[in-house]
This record gives sequence, C-alpha cells and structure tokens, in this order.
Amino acid sequence: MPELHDSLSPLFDELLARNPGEREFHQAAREVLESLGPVVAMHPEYADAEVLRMLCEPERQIIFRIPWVDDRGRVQVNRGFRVEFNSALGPYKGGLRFHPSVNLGIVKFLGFEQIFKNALTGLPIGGAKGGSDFDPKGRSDAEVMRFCQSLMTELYRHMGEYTDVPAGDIGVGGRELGYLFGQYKRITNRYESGTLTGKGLSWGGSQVRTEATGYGLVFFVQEMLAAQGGSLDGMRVVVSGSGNVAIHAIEKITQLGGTVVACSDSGGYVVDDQGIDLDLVKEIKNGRRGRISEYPEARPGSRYIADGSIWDVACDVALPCATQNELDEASAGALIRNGCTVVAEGANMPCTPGAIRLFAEHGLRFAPGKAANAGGVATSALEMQQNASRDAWPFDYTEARLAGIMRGVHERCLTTAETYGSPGSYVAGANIAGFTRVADAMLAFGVV
Ligand code: NDP
Ligand code: 2IT
Repeated sequence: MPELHDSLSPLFDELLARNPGEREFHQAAREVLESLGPVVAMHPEYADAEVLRMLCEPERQIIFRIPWVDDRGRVQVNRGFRVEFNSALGPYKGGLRFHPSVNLGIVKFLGFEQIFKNALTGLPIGGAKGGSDFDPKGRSDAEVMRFCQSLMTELYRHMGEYTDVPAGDIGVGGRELGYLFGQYKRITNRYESGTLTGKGLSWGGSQVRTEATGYGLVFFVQEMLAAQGGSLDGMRVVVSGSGNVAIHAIEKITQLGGTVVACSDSGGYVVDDQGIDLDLVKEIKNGRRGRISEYPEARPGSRYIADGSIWDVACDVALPCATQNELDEASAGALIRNGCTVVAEGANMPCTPGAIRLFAEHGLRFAPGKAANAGGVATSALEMQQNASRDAWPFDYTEARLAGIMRGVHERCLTTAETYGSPGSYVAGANIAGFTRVADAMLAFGVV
C-alpha cells in the first residue's frame, strides 16, 4: 500500500478504530487519503481546520426497521439505512440500494464516494447513500410495493428538495422509485417532484436519466480515447453486469461503433463475438426479470459460462458495471495479458486497490467510478433543475448537457492531476478536484 502523508496517517488510524469492520468504507477512504498528500502539503489550512476529520464523519446516519407482510401473510423485517454524509455543496444526494449484502459499511463507502463524485460534476449537490438488505429477487410486484411503502413511511421525514434527494442504485429502478414516490406523495400530501430523482417521464422524471450513467460512462471513455487520438470505432469491449448501467453502456458503445462481446450477472457471463444483442438482454433482464444464462437459447453461437471470470475475455476496453470489488488483481492481470488498454468504472469501486495498482504499473488508462459514472447523478441534478422550474427538456438537449458535463469532469481530472504532480492520473485528479471543491465550502462555513 502507498504511504499516507504524515498528517493523514493518524486520521486514517482513527477512522479504522472508530469504524470497526467497515471494510469497504476503509478502502474508499484510504484511496482518497492516498491522493491528498500533495494537497495538504500545499494547503496546510485544510489540515489546520480539521476539514478532513469532519469530512470522514457523516453529518447524520439513520438506521431503521422496515417491517412488511409478504404474499403468504408472514411478517418480514428488513433494515433500512440513509447516511447523509456531507451537505457542503447542496442537499444530500445519492441513490438507494436494495441488495442482501447492504450493511452500514457499504452504505458509508457509497456515501463517501458520492461526496467527491457529486462535487466533481460542478453541480450543487451534497453526498449521501441509503438502502436496505431487502432482496428483490423472486419477490412479486405486490411485495416490492409493500416493502417500498414501509421504507418510505420512515424515510420521508428525512427527505425534501432542500434536504435529501434519493434516487436508484442496485435493485432500485423505475418500479421501485414509482412505489417510493407514490408513498411519499400520499404521506405528505404534497407533489414535491424535486425530492426524488429517476422518476418516470409522465410524473416529473427527466429524459436521459435512465440512460445517463451508462451513456455518461461511454462519453467519458470517448474523452479518454480522444485525448490520445483514438475513438471507440472498432473497439472490442467487455461490460460486466446487465442492469441499468451495463445496458445503457452497451447501447452507447454500439451506437459509437464499438462491439461489446460479453456481459454478465451474478450467476455468470455470456460471450457473443457477433456483438451482444441488446434487445435480447433488455427482454431477459427488464421484460421477464430473468437471468443472463437464458441468453444463448435465443442466440446461437454465443455461450454462457457459469464458473469463471468475465475479465478473461479478451478486449481493448473493460467497463466493470456490476458491483464493488468485482475486478481483482488476478482479473487485472488477465486483462493486461490480453491487451486491454482502457478500464473505466461504471460501478462504484469495482476494481480492488491491487487491480488499480497493476493498471498503473502497466500503463493502462484507468478512470475511477467517481469520475466515470458521474453522469447518473449529474442527470439527477438536471432532473432537479427541471422540477424546480416546472419544466421538461427534450431528449437531445438533455443528452448534450450530459455529454458536456462528462467532458468537464474529464478535463477537471486531467488539469487537477497535472497541477498536483500526477499527470495522467484520473484517480488523483478526481479525488483532489472533488475534495478541494467540498473542502473550500467547508472552510467558509467554519466549525459546523
Ligand atoms: P442494477 O440493479 O440495475 O444491476 C446490477 C447488475 O450488477 C446486475 O446485473 C447484477 O446481477 C449485478 N450484480 C449486483 N450485485 C452483484 C454481486 N454482488 N455480484 C455480481 N454481480 C452483481 O444496478 P445498476 O446497474 O444501477 O448499478 C450497477 C453499479 O453501478 C453499482 O455499483 C451502482 O452503485 C453503480 N452506479 C449506478 C448508478 C445508477 O444511476 N443506477 C449511478 C452510478 C453508479 P444480478 O441481477 O445477478 O444481481
Ligand atoms: O452511485 C450513484 O451515483 C447513483 N446511484 C446515482 C445517484 C443519484 O442520486 O442519481
């Protein structure tokens, strides 16, 4: 592990001691602190004012019981979380995740990442994350509805256009956001569109929000390639996952002349050298809520592999779009051996620190999620703008805004990395640019 700056090392030790067992939070915090050495050396005022110590402690953490009744009449009890991490730049903003693995440490890592990602977009949004250990797999629509209603019966009191604005993440898409907003509206008796993003187009949602994370990721990759005189045309791409982010990444890559040859879910992966048939993936995953293992039945020539790693499939560009720590050092080694030159994170923290180190050692261009997947939350902020002005923008205009924001994020990463002595490092650039924007606001506010 790289050393931490002298003034940051005690802070990290304190974080470990005060947040025992929160492995993913430790990992996310460590990565940011490793980047900040040159910043605290150049600007001791951040250390003097204990901005980092404040930043590492969430402003508020809410943990609550979510009781609900399943289709067989049995009472189920889940746990709900909302970590309102930082509101220096705007209302708390970040998604809700429904997955059995969700715990406080995971929500804190996601909320911590969200602070810097949101700052990097240049838009006025603070950082938060929430969710539940509820597993939507195999649950009926009625069960999902009752669960969402019970969750919102607690969460609504913490939300608001100027307070905290949740959205989707793993396991939370259009269906769940509909049930959540419906219950919010019923409890409060107010049509507060700006209190939740990712809404349906007929009830206050924004064009391009559904597509935004995947499209934004590909716009970012386009910028990375263009910076070296390249393009996506003719590139062979591997995308892990087959959810919201993966599907729209595949869509945009294909539109721009690349070929996606593999995608996955938690059961395994499919390889299709003809190029993934996206209509088929959408039908399986969104239509029937099925498994990616069903893909080869309708697509002769493709194959499904249950045991193994999608990162063994040879590609020029790798886009991990499933979940945290899905791409480890061994996977990174396989990608490098097979000639991959660009890796960009659609998911949050999908690459382990060992994998990222290996990419750097072998000269791959690597974009961390807080830069590369910022298009989702950025378009959420555009949704908030439209809600505040009671307006609805056209698709092409909104997509052009998203592309402009991703260009800005890319540019900010590179110029900041250069300024602080790590030219070409998107990791350093993203962490430092995100940090300084939040830290300057915190300095202005004093000890609050
Ligand atoms: P979805 O629920 O739509 O899709 C998640 C995909 O990842 C599914 O294919 C799922 O497979 C797979 N997956 C989830 N958990 C695991 C796991 N533990 N092991 C292996 N595969 C897994 O979620 P999204 O596409 O919205 O989110 C994907 C990633 O992108 C997450 O890291 C999320 O935080 C991040 N992200 C999402 C944004 C958004 O706007 N939605 C914005 C920015 C980042 P299966 O169905 O088998 O579980
Ligand atoms: O990780 C993320 O940036 C998201 N899940 C999107 C958050 C949002 O508020 O749109």
